[in-house]
Amino acid sequence: MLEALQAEFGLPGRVEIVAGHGGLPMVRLTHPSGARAVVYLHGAHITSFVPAGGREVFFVSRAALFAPEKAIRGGIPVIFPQFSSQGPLPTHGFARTTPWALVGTGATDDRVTVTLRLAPTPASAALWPYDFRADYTLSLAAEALTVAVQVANQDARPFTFQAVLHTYFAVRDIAATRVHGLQGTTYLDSLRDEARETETPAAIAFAAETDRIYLATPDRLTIDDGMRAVQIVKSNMPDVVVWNPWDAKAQRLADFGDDEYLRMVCVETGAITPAITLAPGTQWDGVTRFSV
Ligand code: TA6
Repeated sequence: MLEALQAEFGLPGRVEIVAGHGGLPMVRLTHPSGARAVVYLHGAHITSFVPAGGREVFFVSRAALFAPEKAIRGGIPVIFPQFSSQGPLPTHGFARTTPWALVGTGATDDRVTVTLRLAPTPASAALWPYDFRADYTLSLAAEALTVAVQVANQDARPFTFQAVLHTYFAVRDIAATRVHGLQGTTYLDSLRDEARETETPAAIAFAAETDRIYLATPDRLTIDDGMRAVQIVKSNMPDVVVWNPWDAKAQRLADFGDDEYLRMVCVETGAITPAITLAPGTQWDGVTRFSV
């Protein structure tokens, strides 16, 4: 299969389809500047973005499992059509544990792109009986990776979904890490029965397990670990989840090192509350751009 995908979609020196961890097919993107990115067909899971002359932006656990039925612990899990346990589906939905199809690649002097597609499978249809199509496009530039999600309703009925890029960022030290851009917004505290609070400090700091859903947020955020600032610019993704498991929960996660909470933070962008309802024949588009 890899040879056929490489023959159809490979672009010499720009796009390669190879066997990744666990033998899972992965697409390696290389920009003329030297910037690199990796996405697995499994779950359309991005596991790496290294800007030109820079260091890895995303965190992947050393204990991450690369297996068909498991979500990869790190990078960007694609959460669709359900966030967390906010419905009857498996936690965080089925998109992150389903193989996506490679449908397109491209390369110009300043962009290398790949598009993956998820359509209903017998397993997904048994859980969520709607005719949907989800397209996921990565666009790699020298200093930025842009991720676009498009969900189309090809059914005769409306359907309602949530969509989140559950992004794990690598940080030098969680104690020195701040998230800027959410001051004054309302959040639901997932650790206190979704208690509704207002973010008052200028920046979010971390000293314990943190799990919050920020609503109707500004489109520009910054994650600064004291050595590097990662910029997030998003559109049509109103909600932001900020999560660090801290020590006790880290120990309960089998695919996460006990000490790894010290070197990661999740800042997730998407549409959670309210969920999105799509009429037949319409589509939803959400975009997030990561840059340093
Ligand atoms: O997005 C935050 C969250 O919902 C946390 O509550 C935590 O459960 C995290 O996602 C990871 O979920 P997972 O199912 O990947 O272990």
